[in-house]
Amino acid sequence: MGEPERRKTVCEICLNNCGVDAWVQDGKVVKVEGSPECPDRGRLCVKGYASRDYIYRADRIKTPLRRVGRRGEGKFEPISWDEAYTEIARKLNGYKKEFGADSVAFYTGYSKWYRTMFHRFVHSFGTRNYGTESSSCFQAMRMANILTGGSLSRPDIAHAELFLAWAYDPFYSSVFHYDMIEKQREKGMKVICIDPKVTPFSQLADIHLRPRAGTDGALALYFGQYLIAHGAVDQAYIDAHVHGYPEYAAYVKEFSAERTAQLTGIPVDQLEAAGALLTEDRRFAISLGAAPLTHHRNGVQNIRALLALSAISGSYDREGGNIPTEFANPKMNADCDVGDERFIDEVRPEGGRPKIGTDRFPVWSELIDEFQAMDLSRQILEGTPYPIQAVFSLGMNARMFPGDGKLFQALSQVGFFVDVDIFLTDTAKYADIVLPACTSFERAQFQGGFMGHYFNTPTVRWLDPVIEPLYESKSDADILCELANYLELDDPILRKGYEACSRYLLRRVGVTFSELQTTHATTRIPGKEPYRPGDNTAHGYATPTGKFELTSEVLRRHGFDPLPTYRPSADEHDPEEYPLQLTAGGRLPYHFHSRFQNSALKKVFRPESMADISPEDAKALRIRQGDAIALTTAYGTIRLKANVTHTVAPGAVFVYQDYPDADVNSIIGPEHLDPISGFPGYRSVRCRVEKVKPQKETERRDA
Ligand SMILES: Nc1nc2c(c(=O)[nH]1)N[C@H]1C(S)=C(S)[C@@H](COP(=O)(O)OP(=O)(O)OC[C@H]3O[C@@H](n4cnc5c(=O)[nH]c(N)nc54)[C@H](O)[C@@H]3O)O[C@H]1N2
Ligand SMILES: Nc1nc2c(c(=O)[nH]1)N[C@H]1C(S)=C(S)[C@@H](COP(=O)(O)OP(=O)(O)OC[C@H]3O[C@@H](n4cnc5c(=O)[nH]c(N)nc54)[C@H](O)[C@@H]3O)O[C@H]1N2
Ligand code: SF4
Ligand SMILES: [Mo]
Repeated sequence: MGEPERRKTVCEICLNNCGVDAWVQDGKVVKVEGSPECPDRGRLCVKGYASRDYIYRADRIKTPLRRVGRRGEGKFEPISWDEAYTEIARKLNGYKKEFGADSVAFYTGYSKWYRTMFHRFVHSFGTRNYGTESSSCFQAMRMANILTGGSLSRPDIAHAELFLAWAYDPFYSSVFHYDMIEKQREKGMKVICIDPKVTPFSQLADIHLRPRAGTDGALALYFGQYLIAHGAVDQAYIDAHVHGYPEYAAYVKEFSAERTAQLTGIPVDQLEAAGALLTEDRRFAISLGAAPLTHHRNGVQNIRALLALSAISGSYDREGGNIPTEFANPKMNADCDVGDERFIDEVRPEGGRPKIGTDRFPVWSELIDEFQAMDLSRQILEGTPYPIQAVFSLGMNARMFPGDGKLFQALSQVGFFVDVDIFLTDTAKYADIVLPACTSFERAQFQGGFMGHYFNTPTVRWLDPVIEPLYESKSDADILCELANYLELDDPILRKGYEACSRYLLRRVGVTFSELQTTHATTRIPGKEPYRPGDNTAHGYATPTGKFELTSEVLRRHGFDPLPTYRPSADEHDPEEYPLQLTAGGRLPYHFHSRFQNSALKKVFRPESMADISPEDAKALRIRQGDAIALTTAYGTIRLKANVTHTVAPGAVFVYQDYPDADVNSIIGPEHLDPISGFPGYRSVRCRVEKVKPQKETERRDA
């Protein structure tokens, strides 16, 4: 037996990219630790510590597979990489020749690290039909920012005096972010937490407001009204830099404390206490989140209503407020562009048909360089405005979509489907060809413009694999470059391989590839400074008027309300038949979407799906902890267990997604979407709950 050796890599289970020291013995990872030199000071979360479970799981795909059974059945035969590539190239090039490149839809799930490569690959294939999981994550918040201030922004918590922790619970979704908040709190920063639930974070806040999910826009408009009524606005900034203020000021008058209390469920005295704190002349930063506030039919306008507070109080683009940030592709919103946009743009195809979803979501299509994937199943099934013949995906999880049955149906009908994943998922079982991807421990990786802990620090890094790829698996980046050769794409750089692409990206960065390869350390990009608050204000914002748009001229052009108007978020089904509000989402510290399916972590923590309901509702429905219940929406019913908890307010039901046996997205209508962004309204769905006999008992009786 060899001696264990310490090797450096990162955890890529989530975007945080925590540094990992992997102890490798005889080619196997025997232990993982956090890298002490990384900003997290050597800490990992429970999921990162479970990396060995993730790497060595039994359901890893071992070889390329060809489907031999029905779609979804899971019967495959192993084939060689050469056979797989040859067949994929024959099919995709065949469809391209007969129906045009746009007849193939390219899609990726949550993973971000290969996106620059993939997006270029799709362009080189000849289409703009590139879609991602961000059709339900992050981009709606980015859109709201672009429509309003001209670019993405982020809360500058590190300098804030007041933090509006809106839909924010770092202990569950981004555990290491709390450090920064704790530091600022020690300096006197106050916190208003706005969350329908009692959470680990809400209990630390100075004020906790509990709106009904999806009513945040109304609350923000109330705050706008309060700031104006109390003279706590920055009139000089408004006069010079804000467009549409008179209309906004007139509109927010409708949001009195009494009406807002009715709309949101927050008592008047609590509204007023929070309003008073807001007028204390503290620089405030507002968290906007990638998911909870935008998972409503009114999501984009709600975020715009939050941003409006930043502008009228003079906090926008100022230290301690919400400050603009660049958008770099690999890590989504790093403060650093390493040339990814150019890399993708230089092979962008001319002409072609409109991206999937353009007719239904024109604002999305105009602002976001991806198709709106919420329209994918419809276009496959209906064939309009043009038929989609094939889907090629990296890590598709069909269950993340609302009305996912429709997507599974579409995947059964599409001419050809390829899925690349680490694990043989239920979605992969629909594919004609499945390709085995490897984990971050098994691949080389170029990282530029980090998010996570290198936030606001322009850096690059090259990582070598710490172990050989397991079985016959490969890195997605290598798969794309090899496939580019089989497809005979007119893209010499892509066809040279991942390392050549990374060198090419580094050309303009001022760091050489050999420097990165020898140090393996995070390297600061010379001469590249992070954004300085105030720069955009000085030069004018990238909106049609050059100002911060309280009335959005882009929305007006598309026939939407230009003001951040408040509209109810729930669906239109009968409130008497469906008296409760389902919020399907939220995060659990030990789960990550579908990634921990079949893992020891999931077997230990919350192995079955549960619906969180309040003790009041439970009592009225005669439901006790652990009882079997049926959760019904106008779209369907699932069975799960009741978790009776005071953390949930009466009237609300919270369910976590990604439990295949009680798949909550299967009971959310696929058309329950925000018309501006196309984002699903996962978090405001009318429902009812009933106690039922446990399923097994019923089955036994029926037998
Ligand atoms: N009801 C409800 N639904 C939701 C949400 C919600 O809050 N409520 N949240 C939405 C949001 S915000 C998001 S981000 C999405 C989640 O987005 P999903 O795309 O569903 O995320 P995951 O399940 O993490 O990953 C998808 C697949 O990628 C595979 N994978 C992991 N790493 C790699 C890799 O390196 N290469 C390849 N090829 N595959 C890999 C995983 O095994 C998995 O099968 O869900 C959305 N759906
Ligand atoms: N452990 C773990 N961490 C994750 C993930 C994971 O799957 N597991 N997923 C990652 C991804 S892709 C994403 S997008 C992020 C999402 O992470 P976050 O943006 O933190 O989203 P959530 O955890 O869903 O919700 C945060 C808080 O918002 C509250 N909330 C829900 N609906 C509303 C609402 O309508 N209004 C208000 N004011 N509050 C509301 C919830 O009760 C919750 O306490 O998490 C990331 N981190
Ligand atoms: S926060 Fe956890 S899952 Fe995310 S990268 Fe770090 S260790 Fe991995
Ligand atoms: Mo997300």
